Amino acid sequence: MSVKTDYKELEVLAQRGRWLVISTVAGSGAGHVGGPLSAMDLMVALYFRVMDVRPQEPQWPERDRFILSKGHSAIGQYTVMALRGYLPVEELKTFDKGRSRLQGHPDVTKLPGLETSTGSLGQGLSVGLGFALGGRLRGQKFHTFILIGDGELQEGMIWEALHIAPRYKLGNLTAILDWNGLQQFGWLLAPGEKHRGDRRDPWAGVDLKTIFEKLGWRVLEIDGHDYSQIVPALDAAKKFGDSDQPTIIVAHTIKGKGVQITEGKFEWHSKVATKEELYAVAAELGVEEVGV
Ligand SMILES: Cc1ncc(C[n+]2csc(CCOP(=O)(O)OP(=O)(O)O)c2C)c(N)n1
Ligand SMILES: [Mg+2]
Repeated sequence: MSVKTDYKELEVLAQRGRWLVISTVAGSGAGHVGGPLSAMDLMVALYFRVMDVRPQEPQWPERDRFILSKGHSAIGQYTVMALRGYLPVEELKTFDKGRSRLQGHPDVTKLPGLETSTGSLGQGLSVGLGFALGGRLRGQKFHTFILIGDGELQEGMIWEALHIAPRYKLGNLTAILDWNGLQQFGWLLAPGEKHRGDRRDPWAGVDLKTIFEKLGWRVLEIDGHDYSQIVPALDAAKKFGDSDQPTIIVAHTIKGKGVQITEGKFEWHSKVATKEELYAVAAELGVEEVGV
C-alpha cells in the first residue's frame, strides 16, 4: 500500500511517458496515441505506487497482476514498464518492428512482465478473473488489475465476466474502466452524411455505476487524471483483496490527455505525429532532445 501523498513524482513520470508514447509512435510510423495517453496516469499509479512487482524478477509468483485488456494501448504500457525498469527506455525504439519484444499489441510470448496477450478487445477481464480465482484457490495473496476501455465495454465477453466475478466473490479482482467517451471514430455525423456505422458514445447518459453495483461490484468513481483520487482508489481496491466483493473503478478520462493537439480528438486514436507536430509537443511538454 502506498503511503506517500506527494504525487509530483508521478506527474513528472506521466509527462515523460506521454512524450515517449507520441515520439515512439512517430518513430515507428504506426501505433496508437489517444488510448495510451488516456490510460497513462492510471498505469503510472499502478506500476509506481500500487502494485507489488519486481521488474528484475517479472515471474515472481506473488507479484500483482496487470492486464491491459484494451491492448491497442500497448505503447503506453511498454513506456511505463520501461520507466519502471522492466526494459531499457532505448528499446522503445523497436516498437512494432518484426523481431521486437514490443509488438503493436501485447504479446506474452515476447516480453517478460506481460501476463497475457491482448488486442482482440473484450477478453482481458475474463482472463484476469481466472487469475484471481486461481490465486484464491492456491491461497496466494496477489491482486489482479484489469484495464478496460469504454468502447471495449460493449464486448459481450466483458459482461459475462462482470456477471460472474461477484458470484465467485473475487475481492482480489479489480477492473478499471477508462471511460473517455471515445473509441476509434468520432461522434454521430450530420444527417445524410456518409459514415461507417453509428458513432455516438454508447454509454452517454447510461448510469454504469448503478448497473455495476446491481451486478454486485463495489464501485469507486474517480477522475482518472487526478493522482489524489487515483492512488487512494487503487490502494483501497487492493485493501479489499480479502473481501468477498470485486471492485470496479470507474475512471473518467480524456482521450489523448496531456497533449494539446491530441486531447479529446478521436482522430488521434491511431495517428502518427508529423515532425512539426512533434516539435510542438516537445515544446509543450518541455522536452529538450527531440531526436527526430
Ligand atoms: C474484438 C475487436 N474489435 C475491434 C477492434 C478494433 N479496435 C481497436 S481499438 C478500438 C476502439 C476501442 O475503444 P475504447 O475501448 O474506448 O479504447 P480507447 O478509447 O481507450 O482507445 C477498436 C474498435 C479490436 N481491437 N478488437
Ligand atoms: Mg474509449
